[in-house]
Amino acid sequence: ARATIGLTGLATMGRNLARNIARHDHTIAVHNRTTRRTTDLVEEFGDEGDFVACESLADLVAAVERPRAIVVMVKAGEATDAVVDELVPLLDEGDIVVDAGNAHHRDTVRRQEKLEEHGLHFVGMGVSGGEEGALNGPSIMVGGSDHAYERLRPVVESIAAVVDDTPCCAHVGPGGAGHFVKMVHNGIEYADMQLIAESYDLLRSVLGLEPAAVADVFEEWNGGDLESFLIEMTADVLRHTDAETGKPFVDVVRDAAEQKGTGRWTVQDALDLGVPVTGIAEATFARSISGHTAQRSAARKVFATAPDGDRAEVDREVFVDQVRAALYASKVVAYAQGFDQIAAGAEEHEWDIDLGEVATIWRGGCIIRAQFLDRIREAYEQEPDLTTLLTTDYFADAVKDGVDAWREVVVAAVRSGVPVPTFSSSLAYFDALRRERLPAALIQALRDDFGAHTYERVDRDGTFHTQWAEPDRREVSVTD
Ligand code: 2AM
Repeated sequence: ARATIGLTGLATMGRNLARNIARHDHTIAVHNRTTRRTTDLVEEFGDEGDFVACESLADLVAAVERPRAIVVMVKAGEATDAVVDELVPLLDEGDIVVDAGNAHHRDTVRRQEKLEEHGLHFVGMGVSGGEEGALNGPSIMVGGSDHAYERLRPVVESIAAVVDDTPCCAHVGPGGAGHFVKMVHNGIEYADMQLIAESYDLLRSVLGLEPAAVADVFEEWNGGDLESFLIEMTADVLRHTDAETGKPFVDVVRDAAEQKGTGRWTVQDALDLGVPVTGIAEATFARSISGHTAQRSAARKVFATAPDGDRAEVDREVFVDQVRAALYASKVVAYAQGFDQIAAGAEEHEWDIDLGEVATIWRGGCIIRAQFLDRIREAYEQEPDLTTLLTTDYFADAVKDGVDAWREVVVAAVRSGVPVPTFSSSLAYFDALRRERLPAALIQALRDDFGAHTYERVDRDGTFHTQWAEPDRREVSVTD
């Protein structure tokens, strides 16, 4: 055995991860169900490092130093289970199986429990940054035992993206913590992209700007607080022209957004945890609406004659800056909600996740990498048990400074008939949090009336029920 680590599943992500590992001077044993991919890899990129090509999983296992670390990069779901089942009898106590795909954290925990019975360690490793990141430095979120992390550490630290001399990887917690954090990361990515898309729509529809002009705006924004990979990429994509038609590329792409499901998982998980991630949920629903082609077409037919709303009369320069402020404030809300979900998940599953560390490792490698994450890191450094990111000095100032613009933008959008679900729901969330009294009081009263669900009072302790059907509507104290 001479390899530091083994990897099976050499489709694009697996192959790039393997090359990244080899390039960092770790001997890596590689395997794929179809051997062709293995030989292709070694033929094409063999000079990048030390690869040990293996024809079978047994060969792969035999090639790796003990305790072994075997990364599984096959198709998520049944294929992962099949490969893991095949690996188990080949491994010895203390060996580690790493799932570097996008698995659901509950599946990761299930696999962990299964392997534990065999004295084996199972790691759920979130890898963010797509194909490019896998090759040149992803953000890595590891969930599993201390034993497993210590074994993997030299490899993952060397292959991760680096920001300020700090590798963008961490042992975020035990169990499914790594895949959980990766899932929420993807959810936040949905929200971030939807906010960018709504900003683009506003600039185009309210101001009538061409895509190239919107690109200029995004490029300018990228020089300030909004600086991020996604904003930079947006400018680039909006400037791109379709070679065939000469039209702006964004106008030839079919407007039905797809999803692989991590946004949906995030929202489902948030509902279970009781965390209001309105930004992520609206972003996920917005993709869903875009894909309902038949309903869209039916609605267009029936409502074609309905007024579009008057395009709001706005000053171009003022409006551009208002959209910037609204985007930033909405983004603060979306991230605050995402971090709330991580905190709630950590508590629910007893994973003890360091939120500041999560912000730190998202600064490089991943799709949502941004300057902004440094502010989040600082906020959690100052106060690890933060109630909400929204009220920390830096973000509170950003929201206070931007709130007037935020309202103006939502009003302009509504008036112009431009859907901005994430802008407006983030504003509603902000307004709900800061409100002295919420109409939840009326909801509680109604619940007590139709279902005797009881209520609490503002003026004294206890649980009460009003006898609504009785003429005297007596209030009774309920104790159970
Ligand atoms: P293949 O090249 O032999 O198809 C993405 O599909 C990766 O997962 C590929 O490397 C693919 O191997 C692998 N894969 C998919 N299903 C698999 C299975 N049931 N067993 C092993 N590998 C699988």
